Amino acid sequence: MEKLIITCAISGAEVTKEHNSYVPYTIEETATEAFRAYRAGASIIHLHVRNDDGTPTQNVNRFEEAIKAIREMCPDVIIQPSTGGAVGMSNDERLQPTLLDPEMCTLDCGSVNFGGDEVFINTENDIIYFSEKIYERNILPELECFGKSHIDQVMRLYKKGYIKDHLHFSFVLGIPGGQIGSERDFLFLKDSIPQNATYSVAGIGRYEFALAELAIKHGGHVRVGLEDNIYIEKGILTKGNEELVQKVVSLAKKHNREIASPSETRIILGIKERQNENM
Ligand code: KMH
Ligand code: ZN
Repeated sequence: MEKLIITCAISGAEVTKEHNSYVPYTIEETATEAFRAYRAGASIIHLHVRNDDGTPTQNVNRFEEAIKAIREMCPDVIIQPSTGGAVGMSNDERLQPTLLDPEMCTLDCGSVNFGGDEVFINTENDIIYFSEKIYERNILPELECFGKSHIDQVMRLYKKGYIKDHLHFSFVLGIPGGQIGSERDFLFLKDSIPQNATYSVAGIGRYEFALAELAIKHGGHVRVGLEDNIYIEKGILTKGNEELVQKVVSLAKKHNREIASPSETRIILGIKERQNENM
């Protein structure tokens, strides 16, 4: 089976230090959490940035500072900035980190309720706009799908040429208001994407490790991190992103899946080919 790509979503935009004190806010905290996740086995860092007071921001200068600090501690890790940002941000605000030409970024492929009155809005025209901006810089988008209808949306836009190969999906399951992360849901989603596509799972809260183990067994890839889940086991807060990644590594060992390094991840996802095209 293909080596396992572990992505670590180290901070997100919603979770705070009140939820778990390891959530990074400052540049130094962000770089340290990224380094610890990388040291444990993550080859991709899914990156949101915060102001020092913890408020989420998509400010390009803040991203630049964070990426520089991460690069100093782990030069070869793949940095995948979020273009989702936080609920309520404008499209151009959200797209700012793409101006830094990262190797990857997220592309959110549909709208979803985020609990209470919050709706994370990604209309079809928004997705087309984001796609144009992302592909024009030859960045590989990770296709964030919060349910099956988002996969269908991707495939419609793929047929029309807005979304292009390589297709790398992320099934983000368990958002309050989105599709849940049961085994049945997982199997349905993984069987709904083209054979030559790759996928990663991001289980929210209690779904994190159950989905991780399913993906490991079925040849998929895994995302964990404080953005998605703050517990190492039921009722026990994790001591940071490193511990969450370590738990995935031990699940991978149990199922005889080797862990992909950043350079192996670049080959699996076709990032290497894109870099050659850019030269
Ligand atoms: N914070 C959410 C509103 C992404 O990173 O692309 C959006 C999000 C998805 O986290
Ligand atoms: Zn995110």
